[in-house]
Amino acid sequence: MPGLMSCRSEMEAEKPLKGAKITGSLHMTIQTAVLIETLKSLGADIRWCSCNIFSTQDHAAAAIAQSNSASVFAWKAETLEEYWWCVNEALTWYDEAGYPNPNEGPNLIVDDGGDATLLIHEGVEWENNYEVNKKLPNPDDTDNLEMKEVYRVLAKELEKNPKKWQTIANNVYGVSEETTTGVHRLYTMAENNKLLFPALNVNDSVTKSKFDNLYGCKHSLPDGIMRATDVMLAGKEVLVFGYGDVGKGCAFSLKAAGCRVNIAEIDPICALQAAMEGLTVCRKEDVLSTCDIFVTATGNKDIIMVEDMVKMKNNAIVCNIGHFDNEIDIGGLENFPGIIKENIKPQNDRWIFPDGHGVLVLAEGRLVNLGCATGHPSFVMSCSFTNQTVAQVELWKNKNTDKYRNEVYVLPKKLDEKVAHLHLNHLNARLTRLTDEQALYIKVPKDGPFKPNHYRY
Ligand code: NAD
Ligand code: RBV
Repeated sequence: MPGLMSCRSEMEAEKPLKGAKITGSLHMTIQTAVLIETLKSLGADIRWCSCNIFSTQDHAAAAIAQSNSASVFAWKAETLEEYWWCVNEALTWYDEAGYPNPNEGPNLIVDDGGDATLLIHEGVEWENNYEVNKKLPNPDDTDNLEMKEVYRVLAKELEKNPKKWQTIANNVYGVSEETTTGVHRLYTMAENNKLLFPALNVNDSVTKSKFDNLYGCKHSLPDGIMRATDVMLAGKEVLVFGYGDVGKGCAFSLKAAGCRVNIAEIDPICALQAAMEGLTVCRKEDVLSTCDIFVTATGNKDIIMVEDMVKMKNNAIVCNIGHFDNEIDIGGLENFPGIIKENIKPQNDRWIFPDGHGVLVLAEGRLVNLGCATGHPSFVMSCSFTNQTVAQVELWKNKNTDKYRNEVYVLPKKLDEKVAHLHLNHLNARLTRLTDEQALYIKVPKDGPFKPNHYRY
């Protein structure tokens, strides 16, 4: 991970994160372990949990715990109750006497999908209500299985310390968010004046979304499908929902593997891009009964419903690579009269309908690349996590300035270009230098930034 190694050699001596207490909520993989070690080498104290019940690589979590790089609360195949217990533990810091004390930390958050940020914000809202009406959150008040667990955690914590989340929100100098879905949540909170601390949008660094989301998924989607099923991809007909950065990566690798690729899109620009790449743009109802593999990559909800799976052919493979588990209607499958769930192996279930045909659902509708394989490889995560490291240093450096308000910011293009630069040598790539005359002619500084902010890559 050349970007992270050069962050270390550049900043290790200076320890720019000295005093920072970082809580991270991001897949506990070997790549994340190197991010944690990097933040530690820059001076931070760290508590960590995963942001997905299936994505932890237990050997990575164990190595981080054993080396005292961080306190880590994550293991592969958590229940939802365990998952939210882990998020709460990662956010709960202790004083020297061993008591939980929100004044101790965290003061920075690394988030992926926004669950750590959500727990803090929900916590503050419930504490404010509690002050007025002494009402505790009640899991029976929501049908959402995740929110039931959030309410359970918040009710317990409110009884222990009714100021916990307000203290944390006051102490946090900012969050750096990893993924598209988490960033959407942050912009919504900022628009509604609900965001309680500044947020750096790591996803929209070009060296993140145009690399990790695209090339990362290009690698790890087929890896997940093949490890889960051993299916021959060549010749299969597939439908990819969403042709954004993730959908593009998925479609490219499936096409390269010999699949016949269909795309479902709502956005005419993305749909036209797909068509110009030679892919078929269609609606799901056009190909439900002919496709062998279905991949959701929209970040939206209710993409493949149980009524759709009823119409699929026997042993169609259904999986999701967007962040959350709401693209595929798992609840609908569970409640379908007469359905039988046959577990083929961990993270691969065959749901058999009463007519005898079945569909193979991978990772229970959660991220297939992290649930059934090991997520993106190190080189591309080095780009993403160099942005994360730079973002954490930036937030900590500015903790006593008014540079960042409670809004969402992207890192400057110069830093984005630097992240790319750090990875070029590793690929034996030699960059061309502008002459003085050329720089003057196209009005670009010789050392960058090389593009205006509106350039789209
Ligand atoms: P994006 O916004 O670039 O792409 C999503 C696309 O889905 C858009 O083009 C949108 O028009 C389309 N879409 C929305 N609703 C749709 C619907 N009902 N039917 C068809 N298309 C629809 O976002 P992205 O960066 O590609 O990310 C997509 C999801 O993947 C997000 O949830 C993100 O957090 C997640 N993600 C996962 C990984 C991973 O490793 N698994 C990596 C990066 C991002
Ligand atoms: N992702 N992490 C890994 N190997 O640690 N693989 C993918 C890894 C991240 C990726 O950055 C994406 O935005 C996020 O997972 C979705 O949760």
